Amino acid sequence: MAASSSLTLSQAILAPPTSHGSNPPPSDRLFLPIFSLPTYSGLKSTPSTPSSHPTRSPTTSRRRLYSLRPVRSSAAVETLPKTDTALLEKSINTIRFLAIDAVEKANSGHPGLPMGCAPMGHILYDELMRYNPKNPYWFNRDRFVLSAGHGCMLQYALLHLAGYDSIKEEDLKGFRQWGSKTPGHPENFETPGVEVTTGPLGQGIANAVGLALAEKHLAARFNKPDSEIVDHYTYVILGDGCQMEGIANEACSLAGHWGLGKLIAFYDDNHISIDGDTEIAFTESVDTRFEGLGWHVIWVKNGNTGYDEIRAAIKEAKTVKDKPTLIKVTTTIGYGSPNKANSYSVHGSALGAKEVDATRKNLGWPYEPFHVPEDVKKYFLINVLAFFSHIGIGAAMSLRVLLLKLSGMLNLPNMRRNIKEEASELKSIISGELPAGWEKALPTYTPESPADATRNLSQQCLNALAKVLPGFLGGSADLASSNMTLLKMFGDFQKNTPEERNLRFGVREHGMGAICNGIAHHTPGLIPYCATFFVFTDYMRAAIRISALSEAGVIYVMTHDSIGLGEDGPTHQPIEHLASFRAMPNILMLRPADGNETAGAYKVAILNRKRPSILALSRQKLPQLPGTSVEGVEKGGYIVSDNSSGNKPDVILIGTGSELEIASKAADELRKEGKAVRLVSFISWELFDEQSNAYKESVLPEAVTARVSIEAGTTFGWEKIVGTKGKAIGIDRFGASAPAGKIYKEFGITAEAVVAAAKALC
Ligand SMILES: Cc1ncc(C[n+]2csc(CCOP(=O)(O)OP(=O)(O)O)c2C)c(N)n1
Repeated sequence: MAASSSLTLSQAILAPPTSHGSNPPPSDRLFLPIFSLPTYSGLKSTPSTPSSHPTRSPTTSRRRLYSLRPVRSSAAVETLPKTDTALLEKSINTIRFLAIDAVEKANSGHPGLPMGCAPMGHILYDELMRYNPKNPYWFNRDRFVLSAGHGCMLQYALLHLAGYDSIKEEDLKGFRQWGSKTPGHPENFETPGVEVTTGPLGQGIANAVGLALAEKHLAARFNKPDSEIVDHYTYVILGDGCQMEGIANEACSLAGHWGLGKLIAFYDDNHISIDGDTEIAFTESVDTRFEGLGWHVIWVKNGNTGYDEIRAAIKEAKTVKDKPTLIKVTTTIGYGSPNKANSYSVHGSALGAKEVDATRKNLGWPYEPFHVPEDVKKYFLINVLAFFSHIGIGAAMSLRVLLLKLSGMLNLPNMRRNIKEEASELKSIISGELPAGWEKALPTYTPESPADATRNLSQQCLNALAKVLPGFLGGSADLASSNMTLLKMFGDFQKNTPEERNLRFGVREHGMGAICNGIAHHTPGLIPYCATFFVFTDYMRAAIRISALSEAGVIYVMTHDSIGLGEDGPTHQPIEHLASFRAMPNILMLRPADGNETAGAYKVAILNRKRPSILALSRQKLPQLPGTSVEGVEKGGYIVSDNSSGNKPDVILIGTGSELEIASKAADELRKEGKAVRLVSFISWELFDEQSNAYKESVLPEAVTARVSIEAGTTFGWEKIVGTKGKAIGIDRFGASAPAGKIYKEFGITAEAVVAAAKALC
């Protein structure tokens, strides 16, 4: 498979790092610019060079380097304390007070969680995680997800201390304000350094499962014994609220099943949620449940000051390779607040000036709001710098081994070819650049091609795409044989076969959607799809909404898209679903009518990497219609056939999906009677909306008010297309159990009904 860019992986790897804003060029994700390090004023540090300490292990090097290479403070107002622990606590308190001050200034937000989770957050960002604040998109970074997104001031404070340009002091002061990089919940599209968008509880931990899955999959495909190109952890902090949500259980069940050993979740066990003590509604044994889900479980009993306990737990978690780990960390919400700690009152409101003062006294914090003491800045950054330079060397060495292979130094010719192919695939996955000519793989159809259900035509597209898109993977929620989603050339992604690409989600629609969001956000060239019956988007709607909001280009393959599914009846027959997704911002709702439109829908979906697509597909067979096209699909609405002239048809018939055939039959009928009829396919309202006014006028001329639409779903919204003088034929009640043909007839979704409506209008 050819890569579309002229850069080889080796050139890309060797090229110098480039600067970027919030939207880095794709190749920027490859780089680990080890010599471009963050500095604060007063910090005089020379980054170490590769030759200075080539053999240190990641876990020991940071602390050792700190003691070996102290940074001299030139302008220290505060001095370095005598012990690390005292400075560590000062640094942790900095996080607490940044959260307190930001919430106080905004008079809105959630100080309790950051105050309680500051120690584990600090240890994560300062001692443990591998990341590059100067290139938040470096592809082998450890991923962090704050599933309890309401506690976002914890993450903002950590990103600030870690030296991310996205969070400066003024950003902290602008917490929750218009246009700030510090919105009310973490948003990946606003704040570099934030991996996924969290806030709806439970979504984040499920995203993290997707991130960890992606790592395991890519590592299995691309790592070699002597070059571990893909090798990172996924860390999560989740609270009681996330633990109560069903989606978390769905996703964590899969994480256990898949043996995602590099997923480490910190459960903030503080026993408080909004309504009070969790004992009013949540008394299960989370530990036992997680053990049952196949997780390794560790309990840190003192999450407030048990720093070594936290460190030991992480160390232990890392020794467990075949299971994800849940570290239950018992903390006190609002730790440090003398009158509000351990109560729901500190969960989601500002402490208030009096209590802020009391907390300052209690924790011995003499500083002004938003102050970060100089020694804290240095303390945090020294560790980041030291670790950073170490992994820079590690990554560079791994990549160099790969380069040797790429240069053909291995003497097995077939292996060399494989490695070149793999390198090109990996580059495409990391950069998000689609391989040149990928769309040519999509199947094409003529009117003579056999009639088929669009779910089957979809399967042809999925399998064609899997051959040319290295990052294409997905599956169904236990309906693969109905959704027609299996990739025939691949096996199942399982614990011991993570290199495969068929994901088996079991009956877990909500978890499936959120896991796919995580996969999509892991690396730009990973393109996840997931499937169920269209009606069950109800079960995963929250995840779909987060796809749209967080710009995750997930492809939702939704079959059994109408009453056309027949005998399963109203529980399975979507009615309001098309309209509901047309109402959702930043999502493409596509309802193809035949093979060419299905191929067109996939083309659009693959190209839209920052916008999810839903493909509504039929269970029943449909003919290949003359006049449908991929190019038409790309316009959203287009003329399929027309016997009018001068852009003045007597009537315009508009159909989508399976009803385009019905509209087409009606058009034939009306033309026989001498009418000038335009037949329009309206596969995607969103794409049509994006066309020029001139194009829209060429399809739906304003002067032609005789318009009839037909769609086997609610008529809600169609008045926008047919106008007040037109007629929308649809179904404004729940469906029924019967063979499909009978239901269509009973509900008046017929060519006769279209003909009658058209005649009444023209
Ligand atoms: C799906 C969902 N339901 C409800 C909420 C509103 N909400 C925000 S935080 C919260 C309580 C969370 O409790 P916990 O996780 O224990 O957080 P802590 O009190 O420790 O900050 C609720 C119900 C939400 N954000 N998402």
